[in-house]
Amino acid sequence: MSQQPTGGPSITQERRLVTEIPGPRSQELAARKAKAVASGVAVGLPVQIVAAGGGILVDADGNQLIDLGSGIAVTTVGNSAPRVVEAVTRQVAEFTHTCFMVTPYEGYVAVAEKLNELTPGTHEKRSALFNSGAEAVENAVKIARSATGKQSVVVFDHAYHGRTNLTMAMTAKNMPYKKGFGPFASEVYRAPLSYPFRDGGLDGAEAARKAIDVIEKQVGADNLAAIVIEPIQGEGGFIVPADGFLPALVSWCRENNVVFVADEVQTGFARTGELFACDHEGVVPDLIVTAKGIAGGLPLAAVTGRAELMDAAHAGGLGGTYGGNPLACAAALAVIETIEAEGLVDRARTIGKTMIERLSALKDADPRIGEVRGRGAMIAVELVKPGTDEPDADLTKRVAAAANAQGMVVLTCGTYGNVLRFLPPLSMPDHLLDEALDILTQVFREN
Ligand code: PLZ
Repeated sequence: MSQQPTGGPSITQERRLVTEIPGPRSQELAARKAKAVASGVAVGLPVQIVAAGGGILVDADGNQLIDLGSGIAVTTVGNSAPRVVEAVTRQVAEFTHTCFMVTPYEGYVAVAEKLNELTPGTHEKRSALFNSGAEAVENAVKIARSATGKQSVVVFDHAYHGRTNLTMAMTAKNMPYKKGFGPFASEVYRAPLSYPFRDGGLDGAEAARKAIDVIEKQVGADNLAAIVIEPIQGEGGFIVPADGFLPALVSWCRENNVVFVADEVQTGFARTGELFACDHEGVVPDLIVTAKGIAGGLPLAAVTGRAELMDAAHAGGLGGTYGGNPLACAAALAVIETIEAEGLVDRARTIGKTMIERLSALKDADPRIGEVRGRGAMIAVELVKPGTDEPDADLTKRVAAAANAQGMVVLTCGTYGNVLRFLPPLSMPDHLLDEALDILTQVFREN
């Protein structure tokens, strides 16, 4: 099976290793990188990518790798997806930028309309567009503060919200995100999360009661502008909270004039087998933050929410030079069209079913796999010392490195560095997904 994106490269959908990984050309680039790029910008797998599409990344040495990362949940519709290529190519020839705040254009408004229509809830909504997930999270906080006249923000254990100053404060993990970069923004408080594998299996209501108790005792609803939460945590370890946890938090927010913000930067746009992860439990956030998968790799992010909240900030209070850039908006409209035309929400569910089945079988045979979890095409395994819940970060590194050497891009995550996560593009053909799972089975056997 091969994919031929319009105007893009034609890539056979097969894994192919012609050199060691990384090969000589990739190593040359790594040497140049070491001299030219700040070493704070680290690389997971130093292969030089020259083309990508379907479920394959092609490197400069002619190797073809199976992509189980999607550039961290970004190329959900696939790399160089035909509609995206066509829309962006057309737009780049028409005009590249005016700045929406100076002289507007249709794409921005059309993306806002689509977001208002597609995000959870039928209430009247507004959207504002930004460049990155972190920037959009910051703006959600600005909007919540402006709308409530309150200042505090509650986030959760294991949370990841970005690398800017406010979002570093909101992100839980010190290394590598925060070490040496403080002082951090004030008025950010952390509550316990529902983490069924590690909280003794509290049900959703119990876990929410624990979190709310911390919030009431340590912050106070009168001070609290917003609760910000990833409905399934991404960097924190693909943690799916127990059923009922999110709805209980939403109810508490409604009763206490607190804005409930869903950070769907990683979970959004079909990734989890619903258009948004909130949809699995019928959760309707007051504000929803989207990015990553929204625009197939072009930088775009958004805050969408209740009109009365979104309109609370004064005119001119929200914006930025590039937010809702015409190319990114053209891409986003093409992404949404692709998700609908190709039935990608269903595709994510099918991929999830295959991965859960295969990985559960692997878990049954290997006591080092503590849990298989996730939804849709956002699945992970948490690795532990057999018979305990002690995290095994070394094994996680070894397995990821062995998978890389076999021509597979896999990512790790988790507060304890012991989670292997799988985020295949939804354009991944079945045979490649099966092959990836075969390789993983073999890698676990050998490591
Ligand atoms: N919120 C839930 O997952 C980005 C970070 C990679 P930006 N996650 C990948 C890294 O190491 O920097 C993310 C997220 C959630 C916010 C963000 C931030 O999005 O587009 O990276 O700013």
